[in-house]
Amino acid sequence: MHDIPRRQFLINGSVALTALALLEASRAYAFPSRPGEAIIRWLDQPTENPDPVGIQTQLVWENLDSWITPNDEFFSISHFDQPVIDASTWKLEIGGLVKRPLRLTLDDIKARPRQEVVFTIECSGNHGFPFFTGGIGNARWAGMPLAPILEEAGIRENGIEVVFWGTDAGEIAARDLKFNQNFARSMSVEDAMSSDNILCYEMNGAPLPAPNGFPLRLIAPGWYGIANTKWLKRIEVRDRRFMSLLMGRDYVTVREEDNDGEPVWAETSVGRWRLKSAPARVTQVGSDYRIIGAAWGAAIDRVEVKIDGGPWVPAAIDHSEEAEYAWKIWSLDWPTPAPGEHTVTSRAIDTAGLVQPAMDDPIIAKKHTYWESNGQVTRRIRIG
Ligand SMILES: Nc1nc2c(c(=O)[nH]1)N[C@H]1C(S)=C(S)[C@@H](COP(=O)(O)O)O[C@H]1N2
Ligand SMILES: [Mo]
Repeated sequence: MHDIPRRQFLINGSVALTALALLEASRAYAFPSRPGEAIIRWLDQPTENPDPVGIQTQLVWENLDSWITPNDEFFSISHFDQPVIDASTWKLEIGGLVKRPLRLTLDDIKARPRQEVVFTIECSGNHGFPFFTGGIGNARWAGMPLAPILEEAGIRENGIEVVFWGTDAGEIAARDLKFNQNFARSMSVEDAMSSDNILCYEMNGAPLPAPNGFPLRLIAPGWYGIANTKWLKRIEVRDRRFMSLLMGRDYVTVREEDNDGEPVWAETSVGRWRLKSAPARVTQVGSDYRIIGAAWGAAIDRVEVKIDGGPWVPAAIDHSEEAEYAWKIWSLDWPTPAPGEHTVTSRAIDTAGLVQPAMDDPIIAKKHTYWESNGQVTRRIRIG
């Protein structure tokens, strides 16, 4: 290898990487589909999206036919403007309470060790409104692991919080003030140092698309969407808990709890994802129907399906494509259902035995805000 000029080697290397990326993008993932099947649409469709700027794309559940969600069908949420970033001048700053502040270009970041994770990202508002039921997608994300770069910068003794600032900004109101502020979310140093977290520049083998955070975003597997700051600009270590709009005012779940008969109103910042599943589509080949869905938000042990308020029936989990932080695809054959209208409900059960709550479970019924709506999803369908 020593006689190949280094530049030539780098070029060949990047050609090989591109070829790999193309292969990845064209790879067909197994899925419980059947040749010649027809898709039956649910009767209850999401209502018209009143905010096409904030919610740009949503998953159409009936279209789910692959473990990986293609980039052009991937949901996208933005709270402020959608910044257009020139990667050639962009830099990531790492500062605050660190011993060696860093400024990294995209090339610096791509030259570092690469880590991939397949992670199903869900917006914590998903299923919180009748117009918002497709805020979820599963992608293979690649980038530089976060922990080593924080170690390189050297977090000072008194650093307890890591803030991830986006490039996008908007006018924020707090108390009697109005000010311009960038998107900001934070994590404890301990959570930020998890070896799962990556600073991500690639999605399903392609450069991170603009709506999903080009050139760089945080991918924090196992956290709701909001933790995954897009269009990253600065990572800052602080000595206090951080209470921005998106940590301490919005993205706060208000729930009535019960402490030994005493009602307690708890307000908690949206953080890690929650155990959830949903029916995705019903397919038909002749008189053979099949219900297909997804389950995520915890280590999934099994999924059960209830038709028309009947008994819970175990679904089959598709083990052909699995990853720790990715949804599991499940299916249930539904031979010769009676013509007419039916309801289909699913519930996931995790490896610790926790059951996805019913809509009338107090944990859902006594939740007064729309975030973290992980109650059981019921869909309606007409057969025949
Ligand atoms: N900078 C920035 N990061 C952001 C957001 C944003 O508006 N700005 N939206 C968050 C929310 S609410 C979600 S659900 C996810 C959505 O990621 P996606 O648009 O790639 O699907 O990004 C998160 N990261
Ligand atoms: Mo979100």
